[in-house]
Amino acid sequence: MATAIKKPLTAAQFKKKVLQHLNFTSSQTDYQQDPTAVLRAVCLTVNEVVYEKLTETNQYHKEHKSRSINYLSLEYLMGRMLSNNLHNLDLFDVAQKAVANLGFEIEDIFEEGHDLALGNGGLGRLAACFLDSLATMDFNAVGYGIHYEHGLFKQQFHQGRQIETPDEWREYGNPWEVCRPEAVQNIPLFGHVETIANTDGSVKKVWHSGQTIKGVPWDVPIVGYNSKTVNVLRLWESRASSHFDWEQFNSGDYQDAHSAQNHAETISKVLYPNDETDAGKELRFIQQYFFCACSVKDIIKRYSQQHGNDWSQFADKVAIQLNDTHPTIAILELMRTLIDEYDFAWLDAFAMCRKVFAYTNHTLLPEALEKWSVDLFNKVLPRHLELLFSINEYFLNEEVSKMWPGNDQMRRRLSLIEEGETQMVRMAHLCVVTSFKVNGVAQIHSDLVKSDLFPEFDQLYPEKLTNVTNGVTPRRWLKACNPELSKLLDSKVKVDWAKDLSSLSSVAKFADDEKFQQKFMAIKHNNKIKLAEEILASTGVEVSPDAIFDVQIKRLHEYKRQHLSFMHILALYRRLLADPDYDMHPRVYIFGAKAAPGYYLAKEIIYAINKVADKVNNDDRIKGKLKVVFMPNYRVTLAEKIIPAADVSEQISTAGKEASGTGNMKLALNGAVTIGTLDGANVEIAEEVGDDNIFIFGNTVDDIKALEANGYNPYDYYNNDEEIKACLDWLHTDYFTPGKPGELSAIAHSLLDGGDPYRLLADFADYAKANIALDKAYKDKARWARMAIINTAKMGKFTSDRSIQDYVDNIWKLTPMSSQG
Ligand code: Z2T
Repeated sequence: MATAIKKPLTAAQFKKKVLQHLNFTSSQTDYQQDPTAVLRAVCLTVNEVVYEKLTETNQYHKEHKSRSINYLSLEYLMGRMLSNNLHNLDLFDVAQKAVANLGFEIEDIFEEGHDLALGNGGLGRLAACFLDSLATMDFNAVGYGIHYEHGLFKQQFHQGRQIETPDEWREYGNPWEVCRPEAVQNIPLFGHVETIANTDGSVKKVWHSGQTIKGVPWDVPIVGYNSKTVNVLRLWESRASSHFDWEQFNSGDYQDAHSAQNHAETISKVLYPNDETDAGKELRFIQQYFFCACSVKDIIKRYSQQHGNDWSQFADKVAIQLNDTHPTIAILELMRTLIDEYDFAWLDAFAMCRKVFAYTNHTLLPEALEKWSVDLFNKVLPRHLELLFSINEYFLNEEVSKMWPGNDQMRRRLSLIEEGETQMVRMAHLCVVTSFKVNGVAQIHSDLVKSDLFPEFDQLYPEKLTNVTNGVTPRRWLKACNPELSKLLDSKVKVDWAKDLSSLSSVAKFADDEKFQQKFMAIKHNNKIKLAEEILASTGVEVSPDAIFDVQIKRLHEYKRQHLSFMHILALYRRLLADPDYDMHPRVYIFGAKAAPGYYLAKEIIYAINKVADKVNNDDRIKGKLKVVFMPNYRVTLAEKIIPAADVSEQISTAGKEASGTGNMKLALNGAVTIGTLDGANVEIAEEVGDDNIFIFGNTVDDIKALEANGYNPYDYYNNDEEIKACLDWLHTDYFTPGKPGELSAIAHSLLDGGDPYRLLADFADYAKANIALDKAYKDKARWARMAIINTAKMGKFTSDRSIQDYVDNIWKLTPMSSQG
């Protein structure tokens, strides 16, 4: 690549540029009082470097006609961008000095930034980590997503209950995005399909749409760490198509023109806040289609700019990864485009799709497996539905019936259409049939995808189902969020561990070194002091940094079992009330979690934790040995503050339910010790750190299956475990909700008469036992320090760079920029 060798910016030059932006870009001369203006000017300064690199990256891939990966995801949880971009461009120190020179602390400037919260949880954050790794490893990649006007709701607590308010992330503009009017797309929907007979007896289908929506792209640059690359995340915003608008406006129908505009703009208005349930809402379906159509059109346009009308290389140059089934319609849209617009024969179009698409499954939970009614499909996308039926016919006749002749049962089970009162389209089935690879996100999860979710597909398409274990970017999740620990690691590891995380394994040899232990734990202690301040500010609760910081941060979900640690907190509280000298190291339970607004029990669990926290935190009898805090508005930025301060990482899902988990990796990387079940990536974390450096408890996947085969009865545990009984009964009293008995009953009800669907009671006793072992380990300072250090040292496998390399080697088959000559 013909890059000019640039001198890195000095702090003085950086400061000069910031001042120029304050003066000439925003006319802010009173910046002394205005950290927001400084933030903006710093971002604009960084962008000067970013956009130059973006131009060079584009230039390179154009010249080399590089194969690209197109990552399609309805969600991206980017968090804040400035600190990350400064680290990745090696401008952090320079910017820090420059900003100090202007009279500000860089951390205070960061605090002015808004999270890009265009996602729910792990799936969206994974996409963000993958973009970071793709750019860092110099791969040609485009992330496609939706430019939601409102990302994930903001969470507040009113008297312990979750209140949602809209996220206004770009109310006053976002310095990290640029609009690309030259890449606008027009998206048809609704209408009907006309069949036209050709002279040769064949037919041609013409879709006459009923409406057109405009898709406007906003590009967010993705800066690689210490690499040549700046890629983009392209986010589509829906607008009323202009001609449609104007016709009505000119005819005097001003009001209607506006309502059409409102309708069009509704499509990208808000992120659906359900993490693992399919709400089945029509607008969500249109949102998915709008996103897929914009992205597929853009991918084709980019390809055509290089290859014109020659489709022969399409599958060599383009791979499309579907982040769960949310973007499945992209398959049908490509198929439709090839046949209807480029005159492909059906089989050729189908074969092309099968070479281009790959699909990642993120959950086995049945309520998350997307289904859309045939009726809705027919109304919004009549032509796509025809193609879906044609794929189903081919699949059932040419593949299912040939593999299992005369087996109607099998045809019914595998069909893309679920028959019943209303016919439903099984989106995951379409993905499996039409993708060349399907992956789960941790080994145990991928094994279960094969054995339990799609066993027939595994037989039908051997080699198609595979695993890529998730990972996290060590740039954001260690280097940027834990600067002190990063410096300590720098002093011991001579290579750039942020780019080669396995190199941290050399730190394991200091695990028993007293001096190193002291340094390591002093950093942890400092991080805990900072978090304690944050906790005081956001909850009013005072906590001691000498206590064990026990952290559970993730979406609120029954399968994740926040209520298991809640039950255990009740048990500890009871033990302390019975015996104020009960032997335990003081512990602070720190929760962070948003509940889907319509998820009743999840919200009840938040309420119960908050109510118990009120009581426990103000009870002098227990001498501060137990504290409980629920930090409001958990998000990427809060995670960056909690994770470096965690001693214990709670990963306690019912075995078989958590596909992977990625918070578990971030916490262990920052020296937290896991207490967890053999679920998701916990299994692989245990393999890496060894049994001595993790607290594994509870039923395994096989144990759970056995329990269920014998008929699971929660009352067996209630009647035979005095502590379980007392804690559940406690919830019916008004002990935590004075004057209002029964306010916390929902949890007890779900665990008993509700059948305890996530087998919490079956794991309770072993969890309590593991906690005693953990408490004992913590009291032995050297032992704990050793465990913490080993956790940090052995997380090499869980860098998202390794995940991306796995995708590249086994699925995408890309070559990085540097190796293309
Ligand atoms: C999500 O965050 C995850 C799975 C989903 O299934 C949906 C959402 Cl929004 C449809 C999570 C998994 O629960 C978690 O185990 C995994 O680590 C993460 O995706 C990334 O793969």
